[in-house]
Amino acid sequence: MDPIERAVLVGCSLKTDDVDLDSSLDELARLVETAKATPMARVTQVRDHYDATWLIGKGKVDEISALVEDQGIDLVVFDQELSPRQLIRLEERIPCKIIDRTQLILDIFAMRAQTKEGSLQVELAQLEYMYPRLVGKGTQLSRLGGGIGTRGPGEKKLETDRRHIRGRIHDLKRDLEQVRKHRQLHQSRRRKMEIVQVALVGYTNAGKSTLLNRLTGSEVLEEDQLFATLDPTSRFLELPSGEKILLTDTVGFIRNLPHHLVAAFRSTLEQVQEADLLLHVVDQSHPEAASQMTAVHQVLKDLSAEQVPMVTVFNKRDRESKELLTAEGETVHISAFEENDLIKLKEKISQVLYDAQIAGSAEIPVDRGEMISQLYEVAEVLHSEVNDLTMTLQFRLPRKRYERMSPEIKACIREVREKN
Ligand SMILES: Nc1nc2c(ncn2[C@@H]2O[C@H](COP(=O)(O)OP(=O)(O)OP(=O)(O)O)[C@@H](O)[C@H]2O)c(=O)[nH]1
Ligand SMILES: [Mg+2]
Repeated sequence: MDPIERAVLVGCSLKTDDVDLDSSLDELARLVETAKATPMARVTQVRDHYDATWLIGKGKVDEISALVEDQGIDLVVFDQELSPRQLIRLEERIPCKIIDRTQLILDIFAMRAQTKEGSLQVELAQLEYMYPRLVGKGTQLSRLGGGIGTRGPGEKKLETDRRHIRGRIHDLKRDLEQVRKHRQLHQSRRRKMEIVQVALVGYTNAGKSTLLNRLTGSEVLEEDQLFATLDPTSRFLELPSGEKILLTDTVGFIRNLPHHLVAAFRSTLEQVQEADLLLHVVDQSHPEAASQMTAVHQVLKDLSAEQVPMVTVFNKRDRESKELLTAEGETVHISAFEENDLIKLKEKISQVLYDAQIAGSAEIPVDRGEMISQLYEVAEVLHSEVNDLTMTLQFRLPRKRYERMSPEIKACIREVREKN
């Protein structure tokens, strides 16, 4: 165990920004605590533009330096991403370890990574982020010591020798490729085709895992901590209409999610892109709920998932909220702890997925009994009639199930129309 590090938080915003520095630093403080350090002090500055060399003003840099010496600070955390050049210059002037928000988030992800794929993804993102920032560090690297910013997944120390990082990145990419090939082999295509997929997405700590657990009786870690969940977990859920869907819990999003991480997690986040429906879980009691919603929409856009149908789930209804939030499209207000609200949510999912009906008719050769019985399984058959060697069936079924019918049956369909 590393000793608990004492941290100074630094936030800087532009006069033109509409971000609230205080609440942004509140979130940074929670991230710092999650990484097992103690926030000791805050330094903030509002500027006309960011300084290319220091990000903040030189006077502020000296103020931080003095604070570090006076209070025995181990770590300075910048809320903004630092360019390699800014980082190096700041390190020359401030006598302790310096990291930025991105590196902090990467560190937390490393701490949380459980699966092989998750670990490989995080380490790759960490090394790619670090590589350009190690230029000319030479002897100073030893000053990094241990703790936040030097930890890789699985309590392993990160490779910090620039000469070895390139090779390590290469190996990680190769290993990831193999893990992914293996995963794809095991994910049967058929299952993917026929089962409706619903993904829980949302800001970290919104209550996604709690909902997965309460809805499906599983036991994913739910905690009042940021990024409690890293690896996606899927469970079957039976809806009031009798339909079975696959519900997936995913990693939480955050404002300015490091793009190295989004890139690294793109393949595990495929579940989001390929989902039939997203449940966007919002902690409506959080003072920054509105801007958290915007941040989630932004990440979904980065993942090219903004077209997937969505229900906005305003969660934690049992707690007071600052403002009444609204969202476009379908919404539902619930508390994950209220049994009745869980039913309400399930009904909402049913309604969105299965209310739209398709009616049509199919002509199937009479000797293809297995296809005829498949149609009876997925659809409500209203009328059937045999003519010579073919059977004509009039049927009705939810659009979602129609979309997921096997191509073989679809080829026999003569006529379809929307019912409502
Ligand atoms: N009061 C209240 N608390 C809730 C509700 N739903 C979840 N929580 C709490 O919120 C905290 C975060 O819940 P999680 O389910 O871990 O949140 P998450 O969205 O999975 O978070 P990450 O995995 O970090 O992205 C936990 O302490 C839950 O007990 C709710 O409806 N009301
Ligand atoms: Mg979770």
